Amino acid sequence: MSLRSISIMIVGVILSLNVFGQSEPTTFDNPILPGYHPDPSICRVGDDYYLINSTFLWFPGIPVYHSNDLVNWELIGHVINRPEQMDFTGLPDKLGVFAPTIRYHEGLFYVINTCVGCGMNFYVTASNPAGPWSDPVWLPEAPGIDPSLMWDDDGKCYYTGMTGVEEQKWSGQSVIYNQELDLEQKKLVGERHELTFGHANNASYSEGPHLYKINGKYLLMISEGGTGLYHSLTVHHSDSINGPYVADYINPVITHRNLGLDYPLHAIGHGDLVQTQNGEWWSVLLGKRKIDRITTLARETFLAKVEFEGQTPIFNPGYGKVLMKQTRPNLPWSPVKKEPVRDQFEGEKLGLKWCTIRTPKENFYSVKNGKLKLKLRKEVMDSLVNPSILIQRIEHHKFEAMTKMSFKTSKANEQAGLTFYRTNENHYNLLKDKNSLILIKSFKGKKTEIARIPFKSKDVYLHVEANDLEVQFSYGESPKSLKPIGEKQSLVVIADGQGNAMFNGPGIGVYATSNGLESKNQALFEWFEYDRK
Ligand code: 6LW
Repeated sequence: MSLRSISIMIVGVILSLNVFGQSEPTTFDNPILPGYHPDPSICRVGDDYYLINSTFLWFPGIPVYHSNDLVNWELIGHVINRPEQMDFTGLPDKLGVFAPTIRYHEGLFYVINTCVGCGMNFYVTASNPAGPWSDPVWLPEAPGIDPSLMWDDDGKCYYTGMTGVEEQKWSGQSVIYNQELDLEQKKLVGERHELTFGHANNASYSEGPHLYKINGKYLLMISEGGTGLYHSLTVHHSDSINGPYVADYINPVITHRNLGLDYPLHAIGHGDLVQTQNGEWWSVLLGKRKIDRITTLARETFLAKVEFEGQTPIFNPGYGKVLMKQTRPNLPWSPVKKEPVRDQFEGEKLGLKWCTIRTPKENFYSVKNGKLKLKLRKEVMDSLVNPSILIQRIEHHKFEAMTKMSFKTSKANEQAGLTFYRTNENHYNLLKDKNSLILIKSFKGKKTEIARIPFKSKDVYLHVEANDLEVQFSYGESPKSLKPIGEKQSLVVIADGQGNAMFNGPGIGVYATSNGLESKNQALFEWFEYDRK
C-alpha cells in the first residue's frame, strides 16, 4: 500500500468519525424514543426536525425533541411547563393531554391538542419550539379529540379531528371531520365536513388523523382499531380538502395486528409523515414492545421508511411492518450529547427529563449545592393530586436505578424514598420512615406492605434493578453493601392493561410525603442514577 493510499484511508476514517468520536452507523435501531413516548407527531423546518408526544398528567407536559437525522433526538423543552397553562388536578392518570400535533407555518410553531377532562381542544404557539409556548387558545366549538392542522395552498388553515357519532352502527364507530380554523378569530368557522368513519366497515376508534397535500391531492392518514392489539394506519384520498375521501385499496398501510399475539412488537399505529430535505419520506408511529405478551414500557416512538407509489404511501417496502433495525435516513449523522448516567443535581434547575404528576400548585423542591431537596407535603400519590414526586421515563427492560438519600424523622407519618410509578393505583415505593425501610406495592389500588426492615441511619442508598418482568429492590449504607428488601416483585403491576394503567407510561424517581399531616421536613437526594443493564 502506498503512503498516499494510507493517508487517504486515515482521512476517510477521521471523516467517518463525528465530533463525539463515534463512527457513523449505516443503520438505526427502533424505537427511536424508547419508553413512555406515545402518539408521536413530527414536523421539519429546513434541516431541523421536531417531535412531540402525549403525556397525560405528567408535568411539564408534551416534550419537544429536536433532531437533524431523525435518529438522534435531544429533549429541548416542553409545550406545557407553566402551571397557569393547564390544570390536571383531580384527573386520573389516563386523562390529561392526549395525542398532540406539531406543525410550522410562516415563522410560527403550532401545537394543537386535547386536554381530556381539563378543557378539551386547544392550540398553543411558539416562535422557538424549545419554548416559551403561549397560553392555550381553547376551541370549545371543536368536539372530540386528536386534532391536527394543515394549511392549504390558499393560506387557509384546516382543523382535522375525531369525534363520536350520535347513533353508532357498529361498536366503536367514530368519525373524522374537518373544519376551517380562523387563526385571526381563533375559532373554527364555516361548515364541518365528515371525512371518513375509517376503512373497515366495522372500524373502531378511527382517530389520530393527519391531512397532507401531496402532489396536488389530499392524503388523509388515520388510525383505526384502537391503540392496542388492533391498531393500524389507513389512508384515504381526495381531490378536494372537504372530500369525498376514498379509502386506498392497500389499507391498512401498516399494522402488526396480523402478526399474532406472540410477535414482540404490536399496536403499531398513530403515525405522522415527514419529508426530508433530500426528498425521502419517513413516518413516526407508536408501538408497544412485549415480553411474554406483557408491555411494561408502554407506547414508544418508532421510525419507518415510506415510499410513495403513485399517491399510496408504502411503509418499509418489502417488509410492510416496523423493523427493529434498518438503513437510516439519508441525513447527516448528528449525535446529541448523552445524558450522564448519574444526575448530580448541579446548578439550580432540575434537568428537563424530570417530571411530576399533575399540575404543581406550589414549589415543592429545589436544587442547590449539588442536592435535590424534596419537601414533605400532606399529599399522597394515591390521591388525584400533585404529590411531592419527581420521576423520569424508564427506557429499558433491563435497568438499574439508585439514589443516595438523607432523611430523618421523628414522626410516624413521614416517609421519603424511591418510587416506581405508573398510576395513583399502580406503583411500588421503597420508603424510609421513622425507624425502618418499607417496600410497599399498590396494585389496582390495593396496598400491600411487602417488607419492613429496621433502619436507623440518616443516609441510605436505595436501589432498584429491573429485569424484563421482574424487579428487585435493595438498600444499603454504601453502594457496595446493598441488601435485597423483599422478594423479587412482578412488573405486571406497572404494565399496560392492569387496572387503569392504559395510555400513560411508567417512571422512576423520588417521592416524599407526610401522609395527610402538615410537615416542615424535607428529604435530600445527592444524586440519582439511571442506566440500562
Ligand atoms: C389518543 C388516541 C388514542 O389521543 O389514545 O386509542 C389516545 N387512541 O389516538 C391517547 O393516546
